[in-house]
Amino acid sequence: MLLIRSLRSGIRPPAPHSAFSTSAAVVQAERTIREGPRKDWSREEIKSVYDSPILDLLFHGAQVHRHVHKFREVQQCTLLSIKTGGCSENCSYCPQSSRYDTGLKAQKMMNKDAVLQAAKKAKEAGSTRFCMGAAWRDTVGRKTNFNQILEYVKEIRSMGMEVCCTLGMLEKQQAMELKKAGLTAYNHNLDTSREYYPNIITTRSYDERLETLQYVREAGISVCSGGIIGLGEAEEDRVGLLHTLATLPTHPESVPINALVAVKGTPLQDQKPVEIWEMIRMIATARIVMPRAMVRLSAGRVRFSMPEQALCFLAGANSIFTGEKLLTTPNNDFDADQLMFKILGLTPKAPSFSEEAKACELERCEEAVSSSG
Ligand code: SAM
Ligand code: DTB
Ligand code: SF4
Repeated sequence: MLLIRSLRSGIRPPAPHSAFSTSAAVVQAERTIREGPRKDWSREEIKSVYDSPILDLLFHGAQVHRHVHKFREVQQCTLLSIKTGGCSENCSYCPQSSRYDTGLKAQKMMNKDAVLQAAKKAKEAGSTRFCMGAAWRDTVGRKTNFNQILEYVKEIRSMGMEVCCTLGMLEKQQAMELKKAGLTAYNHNLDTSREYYPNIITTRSYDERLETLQYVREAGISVCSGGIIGLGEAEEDRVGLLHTLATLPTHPESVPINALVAVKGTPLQDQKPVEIWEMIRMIATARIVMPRAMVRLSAGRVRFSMPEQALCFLAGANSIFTGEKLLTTPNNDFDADQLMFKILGLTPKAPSFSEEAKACELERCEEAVSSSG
């Protein structure tokens, strides 16, 4: 009876662990601390970490987090939708798809002044990474807009901010051009497991997404890739998503974990809201299996209280989106976030250009070698 009731309410019954048994979270977190990041995770290993008793998982996510990162530092990123709505794709969660009536009006791409003004405002509010999003399937055939975006990237980078874009699928050449313009990171989410993916999107494939990630990686841009929970997927699919990310040839530098923002008019409008425990489970597992990644507590944060968010930071989240809006939906209030940083003793993470500095050094070095020889 208890079992049936807990399954119906979405709360899992206690796992059959004795109070003293060793959970997979302990074993794998200790191994991660001892041996560093691994890319040979089996799906079963990740599942057993994910299924560990929640407090164990939280505690060991925190252990790994403290071992690898300055645990009080939280990165603040700001999103700007530079091209909103009217998208050809059928992503069932997305208010920007032209296939759903969400009341969102399609807009043209924002001009340079408006974009730079938003970046300046974000910087003044303490944000160190500026992420520009466009409601496109891909950037093919959008040469004028793409060249404009290269300009925006250069300008924002010269303001001393990290710059990220999420423009849909890229071709190899475009990834290289973005790199040359100074792009820090490219966001392209896998969203869910390979198996569940066709229930959510049918207009582009999982392999196409992986190909874009490969081009981004090859161009030397940081990879930002994660997913969404609350799409109606099973826990096995959440594990599947983390398994794909954690077994990529190189782990993504950032892993956004989004809780579905159920928007009226989308096919997923009536999904049950994600519970904080599901978020913590996902964050702590991501932290243990991809220890060096920035794990971002992303969309859906607005529904979580400060103590709930504190548990996410404890579990291993070290990045958030700040600013009043995500792309099209509301985000947390600026003053509430300021207060949260103060109360929780969090410190904003400074922008990091070390990889770029290394790359420039290498370039200079190569130039010196070729001119001397
Ligand atoms: N059009 C590009 C693409 O799909 O790659 C970039 C923008 S798209 C809005 C970026 C990501 O936002 C999606 O991959 C998805 O993970 C997330 N997202 C979109 N709508 C969401 C929602 N309602 N709730 C949570 N995450 C959402
Ligand atoms: C990511 O993983 N989450 C952000 C960002 N990458 C682009 C987007 C969240 C969008 C939420 C719905 C909206 O505001 O339109
Ligand atoms: Fe278009 Fe991106 Fe939304 Fe999919 S997630 S409908 S590709 S804007």
